[in-house]
Amino acid sequence: MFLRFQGRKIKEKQRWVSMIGAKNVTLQGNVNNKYRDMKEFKRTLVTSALPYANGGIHIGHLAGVYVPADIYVRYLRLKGEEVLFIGGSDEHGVPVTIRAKKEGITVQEVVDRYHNLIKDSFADFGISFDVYSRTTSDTHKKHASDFFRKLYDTGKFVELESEQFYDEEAKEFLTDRNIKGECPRCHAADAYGDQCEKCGSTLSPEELINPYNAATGNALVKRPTSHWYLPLNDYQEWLEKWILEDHKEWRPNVYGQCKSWLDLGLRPRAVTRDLNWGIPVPVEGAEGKVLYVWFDAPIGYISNTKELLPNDWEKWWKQEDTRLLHFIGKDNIVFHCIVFPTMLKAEGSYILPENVPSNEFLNLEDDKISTSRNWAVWLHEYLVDFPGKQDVLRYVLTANAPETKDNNFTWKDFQARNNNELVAVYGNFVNRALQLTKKYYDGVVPACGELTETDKATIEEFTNVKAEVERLLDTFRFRDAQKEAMNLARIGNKYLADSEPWKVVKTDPERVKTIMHLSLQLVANLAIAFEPFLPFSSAKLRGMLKMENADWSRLGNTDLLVAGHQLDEPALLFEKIEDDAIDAQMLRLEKIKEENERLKQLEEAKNFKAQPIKPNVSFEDWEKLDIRVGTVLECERVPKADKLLKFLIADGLENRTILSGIAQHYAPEELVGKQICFIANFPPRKIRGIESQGMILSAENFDGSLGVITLDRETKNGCPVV
Ligand code: B3M
Ligand code: ZN
Repeated sequence: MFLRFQGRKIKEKQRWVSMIGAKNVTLQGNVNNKYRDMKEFKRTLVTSALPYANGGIHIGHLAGVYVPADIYVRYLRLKGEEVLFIGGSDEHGVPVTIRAKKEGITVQEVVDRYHNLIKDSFADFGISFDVYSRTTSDTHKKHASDFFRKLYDTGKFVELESEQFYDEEAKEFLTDRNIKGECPRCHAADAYGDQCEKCGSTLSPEELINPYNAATGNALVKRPTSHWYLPLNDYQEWLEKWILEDHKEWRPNVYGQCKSWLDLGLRPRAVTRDLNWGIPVPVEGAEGKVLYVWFDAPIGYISNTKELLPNDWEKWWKQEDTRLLHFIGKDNIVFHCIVFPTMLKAEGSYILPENVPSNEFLNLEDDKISTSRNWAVWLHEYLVDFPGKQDVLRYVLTANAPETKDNNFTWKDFQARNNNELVAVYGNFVNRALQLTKKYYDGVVPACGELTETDKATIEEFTNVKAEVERLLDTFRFRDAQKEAMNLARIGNKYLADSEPWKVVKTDPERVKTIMHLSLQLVANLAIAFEPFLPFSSAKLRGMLKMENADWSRLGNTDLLVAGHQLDEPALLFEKIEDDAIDAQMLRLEKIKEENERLKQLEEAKNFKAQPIKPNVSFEDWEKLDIRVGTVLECERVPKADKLLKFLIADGLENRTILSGIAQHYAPEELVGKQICFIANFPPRKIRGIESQGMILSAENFDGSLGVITLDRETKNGCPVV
């Protein structure tokens, strides 16, 4: 049972606990506020964002949403709570259609391929959904369509006509991401309709100069079209109270984002689109229109519950004693905290989310993770390189979870956390305890004798572990909770180091029994404490301990393994990760960087537009310039000047020295012996103490690189360029 104490003091909480005998009480919210209301929850419904089926799952997804959601759900299950964990793929919207165009396959093929890949990755990493379905399922299409229709029938939408960009040749309306054009701010040639990737400005398609269809390059025109809008502005006051007053306990990043949206003032939002991929708008005359992906996707949480429990789903979505939680990434906050709740409120029969634990972003090696730039660690690729090491990644991602600010994943840190924490602390303690038990007692748990002061102090150190981990998990602080679990292993290592059973065994074998008995209790506690975080390792460890299941309620106890209990063969829980495995990953990333650089150049070359021609000059003006042919006799770098090369040019007269700023484009020896063109009648100029007598002609490429103009047939030095 969960109670939400809004703005209630801790003392009050205790009073309620004793009054109603609640076994599980969570204090959330600003404790200084006055008591407002108290809710009692019987079950928890956990949803995690439905990933777009346009690519695989990477570490950013896992760290931001799925690992924390999974930890939380596993924890509730261990406590015996009634809980459901809902997942699924988001198969509508523009991203999947762009992918299909890119790969030259149908949209259906795209979503089939990635839905299956994503589903497998989640299963591989132990993300324990109760259902993982898709928004192209019949159940969903019907449910989303009915949901829209109910709002339509009860007059919850406004229909508005507006001008949208249209491609007359392709006969289609285009949405933000499908439109490109010149950026009005930095004049990059290929800004998207929603953002310029060069200068980072947020844009709307209307602002682009000369907008065109990103896929075909066709110019676009404006055409009127009508759409249905959810008038968020009508819900402004209600949302202000519901979020800003009643949900002060939400994470500061979530609360803050909501507040800034609300402070700006909400505006009606279109919930339909002119697209040929999606759920048709169930209204007569709306042919060619589909539900906006952000309208149908969150309804997917409901449809997927319905698919799992066709007869029982309403209990989870319509009863006030269900606690609804959305785990998401920060780019989804507005949809889960403002848009979807407004949809639910407008519909009228659904509950609203109690909390929306949203993470910030995880970067990879200090650079933003990006599917389109392939800058990611993909789960399916990770498992090829690190087979069986799901828990290592789960551990590292939780240890570095971007809970309060963006965080960074580096391969070096991954290796260090594995080697210095999982292997050296957790694995080492477990291995020492099990190996010594095997050696001294053939793997049978010895009886506990009289406790010494050290024993008592050690027990004292971990009796609170359950309360601590629970306090942290109840408030969605997964990193700190995992640290608490790890602390058990630190306590264990210290205990073994302090009590030195390998020495004592020679003088006082009875005493060693107690040391090992207690150490084994700590090992068993570790198996339970890590169960939500590292399920694969906990299962393996429980196997070695012959401990059938993890009884969370007994966490912190010292009688988890009874004397006489036979353990199984010990095996290593974690393995060291060597440098070469990490070097291989770094090399892979370097290659991706190079490839991206190449693609960027190609793109820039494609978008190159020649400069407008300068004003005319007279023939007499041109004749004033004395441009001649010369041969490079010598070429060398100029000390302390990274850009300059010093040339000795045979000019058919006395030879001359010319300095040229092309050192970043040529190695000195490359040009020796070549015939080039130079301006011979520039007045001499001293640069870095050297007199330069003229200028070598080069062409400047689109990317700023320079190419020296050479001749394609031999010409006498000193001949004029005419
Ligand atoms: N597919 C966006 C995303 O993957 C979107 C989430 C839907 S949750 C209902 O970030
Ligand atoms: Zn720009």
